Amino acid sequence: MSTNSIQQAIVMGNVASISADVKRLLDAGINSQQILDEQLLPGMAIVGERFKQNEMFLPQVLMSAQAMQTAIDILKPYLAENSEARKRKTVIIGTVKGDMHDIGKNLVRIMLIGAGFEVIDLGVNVPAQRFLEASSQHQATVVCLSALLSSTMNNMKEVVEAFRNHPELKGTKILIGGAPVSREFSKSIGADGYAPTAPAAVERVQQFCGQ
Ligand code: B12
Repeated sequence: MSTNSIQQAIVMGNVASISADVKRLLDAGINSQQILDEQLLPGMAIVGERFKQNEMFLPQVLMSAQAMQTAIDILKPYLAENSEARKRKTVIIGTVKGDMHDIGKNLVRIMLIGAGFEVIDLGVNVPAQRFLEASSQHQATVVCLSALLSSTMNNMKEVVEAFRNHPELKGTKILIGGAPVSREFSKSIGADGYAPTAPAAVERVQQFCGQ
């Protein structure tokens, strides 16, 4: 089996074949990170490009997203296996209100778990108040916000303002990410940082936690 068939399975949204393909590569000793970086992410990049060019439509993109999630679920324990038993800081993560995209957010979560953090995932379409409640309940050090739509990235500002106006939580570090956001945008809304990828997100969270 060529490793490219996984990339192909993402593009075709072939949920049925992808589990077996990913397992076969893992059994052959291929590194989980390599499968993610060289097969799954490039596959999803092709999907994004075709969606933009109107060569693929929502139902097909949804199938691709499902195939991606299926593959990520299989890789999850392998990606997270270097987790260390040290005093774990808590990170809250979620996709902001109005936004249902969660593949990138899930990758960030998996890699944070892999780096030894305790991660509370609030899911998608999360209102500002929910981020506040969870941070307070779990005494989070860092809050990670994801947005994939240029319309919902503005809801990140609402979350940052809610934290800054909260007497006990105003010092919580807020990291943002997702395709439409940038370092400049993060500064403009008063967030503490931006990271373009999941590994870069881990580095930033480690910095915030003094590691
Ligand atoms: C898959 C997908 C969907 C799936 C989502 C399934 C799911 N469970 O997530 C479905 C089909 C449901 C969907 C729906 C829609 N989508 Co859509 N979707 C995509 C697509 C093709 C891929 C996104 C993806 O998963 N990428 C792979 C992941 C791994 O990458 P990522 O999310 O960028 O994450 C990485 C980084 O950004 C970063 N990161 C992500 N989050 C975070 C968080 C933090 C804290 C940090 C530090 C880093 C970080 O790390 C990740 C890993 O390295 C993109 C195109 C694209 N190229 O982005 C369009 C795209 C995002 N969608 C788009 C649109 C318009 C929509 C819809 C409005 C379509 C419609 N007409 O209904 C709806 C909106 C639904 C909603 N309310 O959210 C547009 C957005 C345009 C814009 N700028 O606003 C895009 C860009 C497509 C396009 N070119 O037009 N979509």
